[in-house]
Amino acid sequence: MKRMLSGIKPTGQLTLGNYIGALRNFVKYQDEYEMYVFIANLHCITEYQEPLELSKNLTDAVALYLACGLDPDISTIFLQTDVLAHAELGYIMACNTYLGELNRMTQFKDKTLKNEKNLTAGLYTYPCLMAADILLYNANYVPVGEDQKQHVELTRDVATRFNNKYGETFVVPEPLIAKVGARIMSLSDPNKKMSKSEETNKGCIYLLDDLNVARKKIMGAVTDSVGIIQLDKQNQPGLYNLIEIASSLTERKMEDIINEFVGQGYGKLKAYVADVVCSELEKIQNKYHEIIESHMLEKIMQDGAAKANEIANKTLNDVKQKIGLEIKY
Ligand code: ATP
Ligand code: LTN
Repeated sequence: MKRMLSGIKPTGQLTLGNYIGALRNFVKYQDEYEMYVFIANLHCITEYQEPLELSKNLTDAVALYLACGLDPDISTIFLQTDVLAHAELGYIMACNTYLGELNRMTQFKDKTLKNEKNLTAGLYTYPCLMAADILLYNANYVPVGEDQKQHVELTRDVATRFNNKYGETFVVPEPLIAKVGARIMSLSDPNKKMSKSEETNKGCIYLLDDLNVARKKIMGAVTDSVGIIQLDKQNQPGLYNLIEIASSLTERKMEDIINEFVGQGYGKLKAYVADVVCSELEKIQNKYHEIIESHMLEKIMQDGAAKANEIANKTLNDVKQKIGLEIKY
């Protein structure tokens, strides 16, 4: 069985973008692949997080993983810091990544261009830690949203270079990016990615949003003045985004949704999208509350960490031996 691994960094509440672009796909693939899904808490602290809030977001993220349908009996779910090998291999990967490669990472470049102050060294080297996350488990596939493709490609480059230098060690992973829903856009600015770190919350739907709030955000989504329901991503990005959201959640073709609403006002289409989103959120939220009340998280995370440590430590020991880091007695 091929292996798949992915993670989410809960620097805030998980969003509809995380769900459609990543989480939902983990659930879809878990029967077909050996699935490892982790909470990337080390990645969260590349920028300051209020400690109590961070801790709450981590708990919520695990509960949401389960609420969205990840099954701990068939998938391995764990917390990054429960497996020390991530930090150690992360450092080794940083020693095998060139500055030029990190300078090319668009996520880092964007932040530098925006003149954001006090960017940390951790943020800069974060793709090295992400490479370690993936390579420790010899994952064949990494299901992610579009914005993470470049980081998985860097992982491939670093893995290939390491294999050439030290002998076959890592499986070279492939990113797995869905055709529909890999980049859900902000409802208030359809030219920007829907992001949990957005300044205002209007453009972002959180999985734990009150249903009325979520509905209002969709009904108030920025569209355009063209006034025709059609698929024109260039000129009607807001409308396109709404249709893409509904299409991913219902698995209906985008064209079929257009055909249903063609000739009608945007309000009708928005109401349909709101219905689809709210019914999905309601299901997730009901399960989330059940899970939080059941106090089952600790045991699941302990079991996940034990399984993850076994595989990760094996890879790390192999790497350390190949590099010559160990003293032979
Ligand atoms: P932020 O939302 O703060 O920008 P992020 O998306 O970069 O954070 P994560 O929350 O770790 O970081 O993302 C987890 C997964 O969700 C990744 O695979 C990412 O590609 C995917 N994802 C995030 N936002 C979207 C989006 N708007 N559309 C599709 N996929 C997304
Ligand atoms: N960088 C990712 C989260 C992440 C990840 C990973 C995803 C950290 N390590 C390994 C896939 C595989 C992000 O989405 N911000």
